[in-house]
Amino acid sequence: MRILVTGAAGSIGTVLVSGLTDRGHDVFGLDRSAATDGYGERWYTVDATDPDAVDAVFTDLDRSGGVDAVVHLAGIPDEASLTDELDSHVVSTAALLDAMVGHGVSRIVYASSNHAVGRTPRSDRLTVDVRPRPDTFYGVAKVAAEALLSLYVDRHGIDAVSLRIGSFLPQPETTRGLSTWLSHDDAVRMVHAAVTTPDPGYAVVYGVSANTRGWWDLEPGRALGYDPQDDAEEYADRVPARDEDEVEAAHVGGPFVTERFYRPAL
Ligand code: 15L
Repeated sequence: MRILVTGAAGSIGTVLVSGLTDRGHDVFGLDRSAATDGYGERWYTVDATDPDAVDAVFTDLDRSGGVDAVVHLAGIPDEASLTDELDSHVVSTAALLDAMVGHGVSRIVYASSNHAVGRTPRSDRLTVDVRPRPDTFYGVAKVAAEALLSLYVDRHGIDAVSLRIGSFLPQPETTRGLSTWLSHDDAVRMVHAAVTTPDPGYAVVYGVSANTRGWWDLEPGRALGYDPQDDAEEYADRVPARDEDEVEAAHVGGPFVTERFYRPAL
């Protein structure tokens, strides 16, 4: 498939650009940063929150056959002000969705986050049916971006898969990470499944590996063809115990739930 990856120069983007290419996809990168090695002719140095610039990318791609899917990773990966978060996550998603509708692209895979439901207590099994329960303004923006995707699925009949990603790292670094880790290889497996699965409509998938200590529902992902292969437990004896482990274990969002993130919205 021909795939446009936004946030292509970021930590997840770099892994996905090469991983999806290795799986035989034709990958194009979009990022505010310059192209990574070897992608000069397949790269758009563009701010994903600029609707005109995003539309121009789709117009240019149309000249060489267009794209079949967008993988949207661009956005602030941490907590920031509410206005910056909404701009970064919701406005960028809106710019892409409008361009997709205008150019006949019918599939988007979105890097949402566990922080969209980060306030869910660990005592609850984390299914895709739990209510949106953000832990930060970052989480609020992810919830809003998911809602926008759902709206465009209903209005325009596109397909959208929201991946509520856990902790994407080369290996787990904390006790919480032994539950929330998403390996690089599983991330590629998951996104490949999300772009190729037939007719998902609107779907939510928890983006974690098959961790022994995981408690998030992996079945919706498996239904779409994402069968995680890695397990954080392999690294458990290298993860040091920390004073913060207990408080981080209380909710899905771990450290994002603590009071140091409390601040006025405006
Ligand atoms: C995320 O969504 C963030 O982008 C990342 O910085 C981590 O906080 C990660 O979730 C996590 O929950 O470990």
